[in-house]
Amino acid sequence: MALLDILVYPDPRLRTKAEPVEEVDGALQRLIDDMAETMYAAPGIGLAATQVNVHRRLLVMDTSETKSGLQVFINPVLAGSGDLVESDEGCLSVPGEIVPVYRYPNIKVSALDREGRPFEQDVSGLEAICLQHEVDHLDGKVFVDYLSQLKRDRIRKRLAREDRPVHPRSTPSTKVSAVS
Ligand code: GNR
Ligand code: NI
Repeated sequence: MALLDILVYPDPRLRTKAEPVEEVDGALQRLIDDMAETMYAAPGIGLAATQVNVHRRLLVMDTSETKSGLQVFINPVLAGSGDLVESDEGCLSVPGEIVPVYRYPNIKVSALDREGRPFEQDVSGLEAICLQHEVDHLDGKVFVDYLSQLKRDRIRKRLAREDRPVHPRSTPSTKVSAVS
């Protein structure tokens, strides 16, 4: 298993539209395992292949408290229903930002599992929100796209800085050297 690098906005590779997976083979299963390890290490509740610079339609998700409920969706197709709900979302590719996004509360998802077998599932709550967030990544969308240009530009400028701190508000504004 291996940890993969996660692309950070405004990296233009996050804009790539992923192509369908054509064959679920050992190489793809290794990628799935690496994506799961990367998601758990981050930590995050979901990870789309786009975020690790693999432009295939594939995502992993685990919204359980105990991190014991890995779900794999290959070539996912979503059908949303219900009145849109506002959700405050985070994204591993936009570190340090929580953004309000409107999502469907209920989703019917069709996909292939880790063994390439087709399945259908009804999901709601955080799982439904996360699935929409991940499929947006596969389509080259990032949740900052739902913000005003002003807010998006602020986030882009902060994250484009070379010495970007991951959590800017926890970084002291005065630099002091550590006492040895
Ligand atoms: O870890 C994550 N948390 C999260 C919280 C609310 C809505 C969506 C998410 S997904 C995110 C991980 C990520 O960036 N996936 O693409
Ligand atoms: Ni994300």
